[in-house]
Amino acid sequence: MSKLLRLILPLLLITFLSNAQPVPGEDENIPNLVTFGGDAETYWGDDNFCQIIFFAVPEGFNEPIYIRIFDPSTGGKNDEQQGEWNTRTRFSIYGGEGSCSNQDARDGNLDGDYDSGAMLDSKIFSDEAEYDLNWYTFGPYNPSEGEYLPDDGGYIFKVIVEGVSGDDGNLYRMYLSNAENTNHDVEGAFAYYFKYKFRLHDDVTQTSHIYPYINDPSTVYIKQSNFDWDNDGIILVRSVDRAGTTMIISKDDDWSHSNFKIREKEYHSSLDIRMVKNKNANIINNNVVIRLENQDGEGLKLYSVPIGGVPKYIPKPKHRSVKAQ
Ligand SMILES: [Ca+2]
Ligand SMILES: [Ca+2]
Ligand SMILES: [Ca+2]
Repeated sequence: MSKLLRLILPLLLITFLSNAQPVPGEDENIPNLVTFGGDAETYWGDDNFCQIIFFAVPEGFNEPIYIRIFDPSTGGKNDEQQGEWNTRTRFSIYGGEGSCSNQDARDGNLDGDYDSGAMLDSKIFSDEAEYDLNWYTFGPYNPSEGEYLPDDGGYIFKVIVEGVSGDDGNLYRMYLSNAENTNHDVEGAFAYYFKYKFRLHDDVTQTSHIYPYINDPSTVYIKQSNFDWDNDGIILVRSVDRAGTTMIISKDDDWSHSNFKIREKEYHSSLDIRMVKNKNANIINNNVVIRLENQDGEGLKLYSVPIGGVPKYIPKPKHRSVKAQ
């Protein structure tokens, strides 16, 4: 994070992050996150059966916090069935030194020290009816149990979701709350992630979004990678300085990559990465993966809300050419 962002982040948080506690975030318009059981086929849309989400609690917030999971079980209406329901998913909460600053954790894979730090809680869910379309609450946690990373937004907690076994798709959502049994916003808190796995809407008129923030001129270009997009429409980069640059999207069970250069006016603003579905293909149950990196291979944070607000593109005025008299 640049010094400037560190200085202005508290202001941006108060101004724009009043609704930043759900994951997926409201502005993302993504129906559900998804993690498949470890025995699933990757062509159903999950490349490695895990998901890692970080929650930031601002310094100065001293009440207990809870991390709530909607539909952590796999079975019933919200989930994707393959044969019998037989999927087990482990949700684990981490805090303490090294939990969230660790590079392996930020890579979003189950490799190396991705589970660094102190495990605060862990629970395996299967097809329990009591959690179907219902919330399970982890916590309470004292905010100071998170890892103190002021450049990342305060005290940070890591949630690791692992598809332990089985082959069904577990669809779920999360919420950082300061109440045990309801979703109540922790003012100034937000979430971020470096590799994001989710379900696109079935409704072809719905556009989903992700929001990286461009800190400073150290980001020269972005390499985007996406997995198992099934050729479902287009992905567009929109910003304060561009109406829409297209990314290359993937087919079935495959990664696609493309690069785009950051423009000077895009520094200190969010990008709006828009996922527009194919209006004619009517693809349903489309699970996808996306990750953005800078030119040095470092993952970019995708924020649960756009920092500074959704970027508004202002078209350049067109000058009429007038012949000199
Ligand atoms: Ca199954
Ligand atoms: Ca579920
Ligand atoms: Ca897919």
